[in-house]
Amino acid sequence: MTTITPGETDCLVVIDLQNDFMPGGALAVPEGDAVVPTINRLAARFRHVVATQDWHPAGHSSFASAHPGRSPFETIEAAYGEQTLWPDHCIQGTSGAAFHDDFNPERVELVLRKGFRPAIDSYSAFTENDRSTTTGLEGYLRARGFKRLFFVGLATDFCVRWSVEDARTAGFQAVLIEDACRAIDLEGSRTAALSAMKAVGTQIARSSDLGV
Ligand code: VGL
Ligand code: ZN
Repeated sequence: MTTITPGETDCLVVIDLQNDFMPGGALAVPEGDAVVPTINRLAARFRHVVATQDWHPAGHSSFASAHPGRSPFETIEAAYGEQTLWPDHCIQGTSGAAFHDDFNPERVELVLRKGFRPAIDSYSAFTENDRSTTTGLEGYLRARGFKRLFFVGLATDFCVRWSVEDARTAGFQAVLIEDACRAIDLEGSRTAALSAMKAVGTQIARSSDLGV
């Protein structure tokens, strides 16, 4: 691929680079920490960067602990449809919810928090898991004049995938920087996520395509 030079209408979207998704964290993504230095270098090449934070109240409905007899990684039928249950993670104000210490958020222009409604999970940075409650991010990015969004972070098969798909639905161009993401990978969900993102017209790139 030819070198990509980010311009004024391009924005890097950094998904959930938080301690609980790092090795040793409550919902560890294998090699989650490996993407942090790459993302720092990528952020330095963009004129605009936004970041998301998974931000749950204690006792959130996506936690298996809120459903007696249920275990993490099982699925339940929520009022809005199927929902995977997770270990308690990214509880508002805890160190697990904080960004990884090595992530340099200096150039981040907006931190968008999601998943704070007790009864609704939000994988996507745009629309919560009921598929109708908005986070407001689409309006923000449109108002800023961004046209092409580059996605990096955790996890490829949940928050990154759902965000990328919603970005396409909202009419943004989407580029996934594959080596700057890592997956949880439940039953082949990483491969499924990559196919699904490609199927909606997402460009798959590598950090080297941006000179990183
Ligand atoms: C995520 C599961 C639950 C993610 C967040 O960031 O991909 N996954 N909450
Ligand atoms: Zn979560």
